[in-house]
Amino acid sequence: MSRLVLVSNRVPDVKERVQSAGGLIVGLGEAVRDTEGLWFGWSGQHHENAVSSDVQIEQLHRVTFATIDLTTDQYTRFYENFANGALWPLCHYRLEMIRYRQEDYDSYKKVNALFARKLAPLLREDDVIWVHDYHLMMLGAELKKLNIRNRIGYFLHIPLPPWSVTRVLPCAGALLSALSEYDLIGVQTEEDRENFNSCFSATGLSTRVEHFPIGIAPEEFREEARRNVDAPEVVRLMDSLRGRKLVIGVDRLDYSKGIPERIKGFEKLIQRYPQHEAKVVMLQIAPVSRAGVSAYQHLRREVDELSGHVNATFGTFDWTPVRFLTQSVPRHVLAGFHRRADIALVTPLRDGMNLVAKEYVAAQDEDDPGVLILSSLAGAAPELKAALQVNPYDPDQIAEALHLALTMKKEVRKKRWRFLNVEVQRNTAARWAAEFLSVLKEVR
Ligand code: ADQ
Repeated sequence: MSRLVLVSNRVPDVKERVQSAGGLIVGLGEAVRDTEGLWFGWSGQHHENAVSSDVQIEQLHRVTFATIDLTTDQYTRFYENFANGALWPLCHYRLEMIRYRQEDYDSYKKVNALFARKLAPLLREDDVIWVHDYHLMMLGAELKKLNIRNRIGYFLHIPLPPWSVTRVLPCAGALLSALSEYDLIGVQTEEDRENFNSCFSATGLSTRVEHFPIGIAPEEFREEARRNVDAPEVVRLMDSLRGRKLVIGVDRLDYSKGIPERIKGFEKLIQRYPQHEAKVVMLQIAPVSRAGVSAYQHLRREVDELSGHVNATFGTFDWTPVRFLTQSVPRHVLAGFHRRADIALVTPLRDGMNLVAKEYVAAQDEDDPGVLILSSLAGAAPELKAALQVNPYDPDQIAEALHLALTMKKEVRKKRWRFLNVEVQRNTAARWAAEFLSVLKEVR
């Protein structure tokens, strides 16, 4: 069997593989678990001066982890400014937030070329190479320049807009041209696939694009949730609620996740339906992410203000309506929280997939499941049709969905959950990886 080579910007260290708040890491952990593999990427370290050009190697079971450091300049320009300051807002349809600078794009190209130069000597002839995400759009083309003839697949975890939007980025044509050198491009949804094809046909390019919606390891998450339903932190949370219903939101603190609109929706619920006053608590867990990018600092302030406003307006001496936490919560505790939560509010303005929605479903108690409120603009929406779907830009719809969920009969909750659970159980992370790789092995 040929070896699987994974390349992603971040390579998890052992601790992180258990605790990380990154979606890619969770999905890929599944993919390499049962094969011999090499996982190559950035170590997470950056240094002011020229870094040692060494590749750091670590072995864990049958997987070799190979990482390189970046300079602080590369970290700032390639990672913060270009990947997170230009590509991320573009792909999430937030054109006003794009900060494009030629120097940052140059750094992006250089880091993609650096990855290729460091990876090439580690490759074997029959390796299958699978590159991940928006940081590494040009890696395949750079490897080909070095005469690497292996099959190279690429998966984009975030959305891709149609050409009418994508063309806003001055270097869009060059990026698409590099992307067309991959043997297979995988995306999350049918819509992303159509958009890719729209971009390729407008620029006279082509390669095979298919959609492979990513999943979770549902059995494991369900077990985690069951085991932790009475974990000390979960018991303390339940005690603190004193019988009130729990609405949970779990995200990285990112402007794509629609957190302000969600809090406004919760506020409207309390305004419009006084019967829920002092009967429900919203727990929003959103660890700070990409704090070096200015848009994220603004978001932090906005969410602080909005949650403070709701609490000051509606709170009483013994009821705080919104609990906003930027501390991270360990994964096993989150699983227990999910199982106890009556409602999950998963309302991104755009999302490649959104695995939190699937984790919430997997964590539920089948005899008394909670209700998933899901953005119709999340990549998970086409699969999770039995969720209460809302337009995430509209706090009124969020308020109505919350009211419906809070008053939903158990039989209806069970029926909806069973439909959701079938989807989550069917389309696992392992299956996602297997399907991508089987198509990759047959192309060309
Ligand atoms: P993310 O934007 O990071 O991922 P998401 O898919 O929702 O988003 O979450 C990924 C993982 O991170 C999940 O396992 C989740 O539990 C965990 N996570 C999120 N918030 C957390 C928190 N506050 N504390 C602890 N863990 C947290 C990107 C894309 C998504 C896509 C994934 C996978 O943006 O659209 O679903 O990659 O492809």
